[in-house]
Amino acid sequence: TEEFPKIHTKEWEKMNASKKPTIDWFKDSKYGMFIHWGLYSLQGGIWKGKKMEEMRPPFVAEWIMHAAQVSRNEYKKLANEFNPVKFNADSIAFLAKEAGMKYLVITSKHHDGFALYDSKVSDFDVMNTPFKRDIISELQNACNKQGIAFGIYYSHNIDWMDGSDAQSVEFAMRNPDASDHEKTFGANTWDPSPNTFDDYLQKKAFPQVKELMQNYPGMKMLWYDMPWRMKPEQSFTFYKIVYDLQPQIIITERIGNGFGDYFIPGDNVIPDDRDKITKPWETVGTHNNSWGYKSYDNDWKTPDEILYWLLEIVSRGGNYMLNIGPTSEGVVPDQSVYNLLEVGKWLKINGEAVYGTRKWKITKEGSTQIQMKGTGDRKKQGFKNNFAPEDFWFTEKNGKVYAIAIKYPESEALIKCMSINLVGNIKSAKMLGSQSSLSWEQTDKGLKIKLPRERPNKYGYVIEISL
Ligand code: FHN
Repeated sequence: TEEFPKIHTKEWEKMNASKKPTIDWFKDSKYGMFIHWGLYSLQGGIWKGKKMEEMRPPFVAEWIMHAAQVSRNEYKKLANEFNPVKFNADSIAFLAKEAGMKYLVITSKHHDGFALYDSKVSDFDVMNTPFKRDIISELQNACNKQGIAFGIYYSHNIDWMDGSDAQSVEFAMRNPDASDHEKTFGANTWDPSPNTFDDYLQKKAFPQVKELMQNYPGMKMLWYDMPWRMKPEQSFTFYKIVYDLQPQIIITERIGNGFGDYFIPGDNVIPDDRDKITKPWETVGTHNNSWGYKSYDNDWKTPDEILYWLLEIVSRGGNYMLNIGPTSEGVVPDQSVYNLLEVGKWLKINGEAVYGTRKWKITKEGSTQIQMKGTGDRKKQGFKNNFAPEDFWFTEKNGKVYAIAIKYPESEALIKCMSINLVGNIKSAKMLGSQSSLSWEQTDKGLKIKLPRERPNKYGYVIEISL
């Protein structure tokens, strides 16, 4: 136990921050793939005929053990059914590449405690299923082949199988005035393991993160999640284990207690300028309001809606990591594949306006002011694909400004903020993906552009402007 000392020092982190490589590669990447996969894909959000919405929130498929309050012994039996014979790491890495995604993060262990890799610390892992293949290793190799940066998600605090919830249960017992939400959210209060939280840390979580760092060299990200009630020295130890073995890895601030290299707002939340964010940041998003595979009622986002999220985020200087939830056979749902490839086609033509860009002094203009908060649930948010031709998002790179539209105008576009008194003289303007010369006129009302007849991509266009 002395191996994971109870040390906590922000000073240490500051001292050593300078030794970490820069995070610029991440900021330039802009767009990544999130993968939630595990035993819960066998259920698809339904437990013994009951949908998760009829049980306990949050209504996301990877929480089925919590929703249905499945005992640890019963849930463990799912491992005997897990045999995703159609899983093909190369095809998933290729899909990420074709989607224009530059990095990929997959759940190595989610809240149910099941490890998708060959763990020597716990036998609740993929090697003790009919599948018997190390999914993390296969996907890391496939990503390396495609030049996709590879990272893992690890649920370091919540583990319904092995006792991290003991802290939550302890907390609930110690604090009779703890809210129901605090007593139950994240905790296994229906069949708590006998472990203390510290047992769990010392016997499972710390050693698992250490074996992941030792056995999967060259990783780029570690996505810790849900640091509820963790103590600073616990968060710090999770940071130091990674730093000591793979210092190149960047870590989410969801490690807890202010540690970490990049900030993650709430799920499907796009922070706005009022959120004074000092670190690089990333919004994570779902395709269908569930991270794990959902077998029913999928309210799929459309490709232009996904593009909207990407532009809202990138124009504010952030990254977007969009999730897929493979089925129990290891297949990526068709709608996810379609959406990713459609946005990928747009990025093949217009990626110049996204990758490696930074926030410009104006992030967007136009009438469509849709601010999606919370679960990104389109129905609740009243989302309609009502983009207007006057909607533009802006990014900047190497002295060029990119004006990005999702909707074509009838014939002429007007970019209001590009008026001569606002931005000065425009030297040139061209449409990405088009060989035609663009006829444009800068006026005090903005930049008038007569679009060429050709449509490089059906989901809108980009004007590259030299000021
Ligand atoms: O509880 C998890 C959830 O299952 C999912 O992994 C998301 C992804 O950001 N994180 C937590 C909820 O915010």
